[in-house]
Amino acid sequence: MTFLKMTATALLAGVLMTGSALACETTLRSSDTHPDGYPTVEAVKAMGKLLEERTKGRLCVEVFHSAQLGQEKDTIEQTKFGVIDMNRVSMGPFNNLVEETKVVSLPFIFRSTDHMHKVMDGPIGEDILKAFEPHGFVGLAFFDGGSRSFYNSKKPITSVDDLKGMKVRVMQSDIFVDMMTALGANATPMPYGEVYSSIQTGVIDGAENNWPSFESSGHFEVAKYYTLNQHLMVPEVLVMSKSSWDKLSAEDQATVRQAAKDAVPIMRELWVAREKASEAKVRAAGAQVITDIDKKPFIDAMKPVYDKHVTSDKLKGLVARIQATE
Ligand code: GTR
Repeated sequence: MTFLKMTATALLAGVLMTGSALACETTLRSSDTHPDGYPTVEAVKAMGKLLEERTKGRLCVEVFHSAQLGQEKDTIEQTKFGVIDMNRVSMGPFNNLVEETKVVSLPFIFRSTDHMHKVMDGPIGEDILKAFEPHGFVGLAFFDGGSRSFYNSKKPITSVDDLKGMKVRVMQSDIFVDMMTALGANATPMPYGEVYSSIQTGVIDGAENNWPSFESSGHFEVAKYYTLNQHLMVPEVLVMSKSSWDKLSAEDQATVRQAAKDAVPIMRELWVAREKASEAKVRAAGAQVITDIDKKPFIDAMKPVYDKHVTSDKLKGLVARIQATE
């Protein structure tokens, strides 16, 4: 093969691999821990399509799914320094960085999905989005993260007592460590990508997550007892690196913001469908789902977590506003 032919072949392969991204003036690289097809991944892709259309192909988004760019905590760092342009993460790993994200990460802070949507879609949500900016991020939109419940490989959990002494993985935030301590369990904060093998090898007994993550991560294969106690409803956030943001014109910034907002209803529709599909898959695989659970003792046990983490007037004010939202 001649050199020219080789170059043409390589170029064509490049076009096929990256698709329309090659035609774009600027391609924003976006990270997600979830696999292709997961609602958050698809929602950011949908946002990218809107952006491409609205800028006539000048701005595009490429989603690096399946933690290709790293585990959430590391990708947050990389986003801060502009190595990654955009990131879709849970607000949990942001807790120690952006104080305001703590209030929506508190156990049982939301009464229902509707309550959570009202809060995140309204002025409280806007205030939390703005809170990212001094820390090197631009908050673009919130996505759903469902309700998180406990699962483990040992036994069905039917009460707080059953959790005593269990080793449970949590996301890397002090709130979740204190939450497990308050329930009498041993919290093991670790990256999401290490949970499967840690359960499999007995390093931990279990973890906690929503239906789609419990399913897509395969954790149900190694931890078959899933208790629907729904202690957390932590929204997810799509952020952009402030340094990438500052390179855009004011007009493009507005277009990015709008495209992100317009992806929210798409995300919510995908989420509802995926929750059902994941539940069906996990149940069919033989998971033992405990639905008959009294949540009150779990709720009551959370007082020390609120006392420890909601101390400043700022956070107290936010919690009061969330609780007062009808
Ligand atoms: C999922 C969430 C991820 C990640 C993961 C975890 O529900 O969508 O962003 O935070 O939980 O437990 O680490």
